[in-house]
Amino acid sequence: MIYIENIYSQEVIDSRGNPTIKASVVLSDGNIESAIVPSGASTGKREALELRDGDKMRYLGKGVLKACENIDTTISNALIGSSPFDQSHIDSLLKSLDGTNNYSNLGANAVLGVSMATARVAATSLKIPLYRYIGGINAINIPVPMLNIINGGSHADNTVDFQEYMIIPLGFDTFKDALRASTEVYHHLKNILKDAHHITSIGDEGGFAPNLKNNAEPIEFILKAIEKAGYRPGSQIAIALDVAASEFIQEDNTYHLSAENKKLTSEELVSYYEELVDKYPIVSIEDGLSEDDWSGWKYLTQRLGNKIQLVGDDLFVTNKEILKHGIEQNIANAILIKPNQIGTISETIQTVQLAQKNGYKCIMSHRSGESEDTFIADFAIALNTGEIKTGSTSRSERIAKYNRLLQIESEISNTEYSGKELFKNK
Ligand code: 2PG
Ligand code: MG
Repeated sequence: MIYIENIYSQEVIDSRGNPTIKASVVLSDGNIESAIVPSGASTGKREALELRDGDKMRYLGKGVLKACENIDTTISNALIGSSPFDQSHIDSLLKSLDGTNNYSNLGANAVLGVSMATARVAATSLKIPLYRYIGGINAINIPVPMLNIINGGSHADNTVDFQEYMIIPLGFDTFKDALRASTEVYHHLKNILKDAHHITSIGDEGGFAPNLKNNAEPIEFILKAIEKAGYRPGSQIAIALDVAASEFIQEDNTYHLSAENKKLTSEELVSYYEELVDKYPIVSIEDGLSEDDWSGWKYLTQRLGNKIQLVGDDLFVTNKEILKHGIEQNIANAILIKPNQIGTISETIQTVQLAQKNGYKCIMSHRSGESEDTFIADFAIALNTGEIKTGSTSRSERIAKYNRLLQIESEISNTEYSGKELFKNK
């Protein structure tokens, strides 16, 4: 019987220059695989805990040596000897070893690294790709990407309040064509911004971070770029926003749009979105309201839920229990899936299954702090999420995922790419 022979970790650096964890799992058959854990900036309050050392003399307090030690001692002692092929058993061992419901003892970063590396080494040992190991024979759907080509909010030092302006190349038959079109739009956007005398430096997720005068102007620039690249806005390439509204809600429960010097109530902000949706080919809005504004979310869903995808990220934090409440109260109609918000691969799968059973769409997602790890590309295919959000078409930590998807698309003979199906009401 093949078993886990060793588990160890290393403190490595992420795309923002902050430390993160690389966990490695060694099997008795000699296979070794590793996984690198991502890290968010605009984190939801109810996310699982990311353990940081807090020692200001190292990495300004962001070191992860304690979490590494947890892997090298507690976790490794408990898991050595177990089968790597029983992922749910491994993940429940990790959960009981921690003993809390948000991994505040061992750190969700420690736990997720081991959970991911175990799945990866199990696949390698069986000589099958990761997406096939997790997803079985049904894993053939290549997700439609949401590419964040203008960055704002807490991901960039510019004047734009909304965090992400994304393009969705939905009107193509293959991922490869969709990615090519998106990349062309990205290049045209750069030239158009430059011609308008805007800076073309980029934010954390590889999108441009210009200083613009309001929160609609980025959409205008993107539409121009789509047309310049020779594509049809809406039917071929649509727009998605991640507003990340939890980042700019005030104590008096109003939303402060500093770019426009406006303070809006939830209802007023929803009307603002309605105008944007009427005017522009927007098919998806993520975190349109704050994670605590559930009555606002209810109203938002009533007003726009039949027209567009409304995605809960900070709202649901990939947590099955919170999603359950959302489903009961008819809140949102889609969920962002970030494994490090919840802690293990098995818990992430359970959340996706609950969403899919209840007709909520799922979007597999990176974090703003990323690495060369491509786990989420395979994971999106394995779970048939249909959509993935992993940054713009620049910065290696973003394109590593897109390049992995290109590779998988070329490996599977009967892949599907279902952009047209997913967004057919627009
Ligand atoms: C988000 C993410 C990823 P962060 O809000 O959706 O784009 O950002 O990882 O900073 O939470
Ligand atoms: Mg988000």
